[in-house]
Amino acid sequence: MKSLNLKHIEDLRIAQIIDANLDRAREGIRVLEDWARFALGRKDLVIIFKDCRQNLGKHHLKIYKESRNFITDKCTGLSHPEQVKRNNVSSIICSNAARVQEALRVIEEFSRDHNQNLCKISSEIRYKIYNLEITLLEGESNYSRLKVLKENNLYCITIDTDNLLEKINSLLEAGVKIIQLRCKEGKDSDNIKFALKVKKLCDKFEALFLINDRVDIALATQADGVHLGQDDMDIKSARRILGFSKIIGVSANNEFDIKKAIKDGCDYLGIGPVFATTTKKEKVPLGIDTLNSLTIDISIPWFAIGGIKQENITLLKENNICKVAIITDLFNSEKPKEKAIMIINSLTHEN
Ligand code: TZP
Ligand code: MG
Repeated sequence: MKSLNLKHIEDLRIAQIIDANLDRAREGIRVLEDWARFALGRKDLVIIFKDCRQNLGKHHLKIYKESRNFITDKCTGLSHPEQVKRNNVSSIICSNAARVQEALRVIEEFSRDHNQNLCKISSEIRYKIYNLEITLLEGESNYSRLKVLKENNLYCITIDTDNLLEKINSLLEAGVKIIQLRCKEGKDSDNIKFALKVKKLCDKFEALFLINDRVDIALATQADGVHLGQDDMDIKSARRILGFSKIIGVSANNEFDIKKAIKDGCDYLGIGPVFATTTKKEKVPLGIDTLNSLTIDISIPWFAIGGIKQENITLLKENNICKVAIITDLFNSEKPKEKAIMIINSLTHEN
């Protein structure tokens, strides 16, 4: 293997290229690492990013650093209009992953002749970054979906009713940001056609669109996620099918099911029925006290459900219950939009 001699102009240039690209790669990795760390809390990913940075740092030899003193770079400070367009997290992740991949490719090409070790680790890290980029992007969609769940207190679940699409539209106009399509009857093909219309509406209003019970329909309609009951597909299987970017919500009404759902990785819970409801006649209502004791330690978003109406929101709020899921009171209402506006206001503001 040949060694670099900075007195030779070609070697000096190669050393400079490697020096600049090692810095570039590590800077880009740090951007990705910080998102994994501070936004996603993914220790598993942070460990891999850190290891990549350390490994590159170890190969940032003195001879590469010394090359900086010889020739001044006439192209510093150049920017591109595309850089200004990076106004969301996904584009920041993509552009920094690309920066790292490009830098590593340059290092590979220019180190092949004199530093096979560096050439090899650059190639290995480049392939790792391709996968990590996808994982971060998946995490980012999950993160922005979870944000909607955290920041919104009213969750609306549909029933079969006349003018359903118009009613959903009214609720979205009222500011509802979470819609669950609950199709318990009808042909799958018809339900999918309808679901696609609801999805289009939800996209327009930047609302979450979730499908009740059916992981396959959630996948087929590119829904934001699925809501599973205790007799539906288990969370781990659903996760395997839907991946980590989608939301998985679960219905639970006792300590065991709640703990298991959280352990298995659900994103939010629907807990109830709190009050008696004709929608789930067979279920005994929990009541507010039991609901409060069941939910005391829950750190993921959870929505009280069952028999919740505009009239009992104040009572729920007095008991520190601020997130609710509603079916009948909204979808059987003559004025769903006005009702939803009032419910959102009373959930959001102090009594
Ligand atoms: N899970 C527990 S109670 C319930 C479900 C799906 C029904 C809630 O419907 P409503 O009409 O808001 O009482
Ligand atoms: Mg179900």
